[in-house]
Amino acid sequence: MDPKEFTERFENWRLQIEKEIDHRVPSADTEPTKLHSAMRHSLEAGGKRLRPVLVCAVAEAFSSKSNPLPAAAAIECLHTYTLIHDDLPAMDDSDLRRGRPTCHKAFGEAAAILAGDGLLTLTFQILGEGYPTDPALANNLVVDLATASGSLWLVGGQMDDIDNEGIPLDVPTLSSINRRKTGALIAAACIMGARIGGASAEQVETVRQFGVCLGEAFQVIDDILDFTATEEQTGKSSGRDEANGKVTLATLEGLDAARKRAEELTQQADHLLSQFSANTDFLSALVRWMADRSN
Ligand code: GRG
Repeated sequence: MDPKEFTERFENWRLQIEKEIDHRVPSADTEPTKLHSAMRHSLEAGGKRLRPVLVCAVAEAFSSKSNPLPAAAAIECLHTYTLIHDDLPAMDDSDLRRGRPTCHKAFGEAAAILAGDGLLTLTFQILGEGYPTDPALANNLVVDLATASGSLWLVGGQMDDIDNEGIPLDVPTLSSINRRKTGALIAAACIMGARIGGASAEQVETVRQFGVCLGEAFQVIDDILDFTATEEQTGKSSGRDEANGKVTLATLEGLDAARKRAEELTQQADHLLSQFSANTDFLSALVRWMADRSN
């Protein structure tokens, strides 16, 4: 697929997803207005919408007859809750997110905690309400997303990440944290797309493996971008992560090894893709775009 067509199709999904989010999330003038303004402040700050686009693209690869947009809006609400909570002083203590002041900087800590809570619960309300004619599908989507974002995966990965701060990690421990903290949600986006597309159990398993590769590649690339960003800013040969004592594959094994690992995972994902769908043009271009992204 040529880059122009890829950009147009991505943009088309993005616009539909943002419309669905707008439709599903209470407006900023709904009481309590501070809470709904805080939820929308973070949701509308313009993230890449990667996870919801993955839901739609995988569903489309299976020639879906069900609407992927409620699930897409739901996963973006969940992702945005994790970012709001991750930015809090008790966690990463960040001032900026998606080019805007973080939720707690703009609305205060209590409102940011509650905005995250509101988005997390809304996620499952959207899934519960979004598939009224197919309750079995709604049930599967709830279980997929709750599992990926619960204490065994996303929340557990975040716990271990926080608890291991400043401790020298080995590569397997680091990979385990990344698979849970970041990879599980990306894999869930793919699995949910497959369910909406009506995939068989065997196909869902191949999609799961595809999502796991993609999720791990995403984190390694994120680490490479973090590492090189500060190299460019400071002109130093060590990246921000190393200077901050944050352990990543790039700081542990070097930039070349991290780039090699990201490319291996991308190729594995591309290979798995050809096993579960014949309609792979957009997804294949999406996998490449994720590998080549610069933010
Ligand atoms: C608070 C339960 C809880 C979990 C937090 C998401 C997360 C777990 C931590 C964020 C830390 C981080 C920056 C991890 C790197 C990978 C990641 C999730 C990046 C942000 O996702 P993008 O790049 O963001 O898709 P946008 O803004 O484009 O949606």
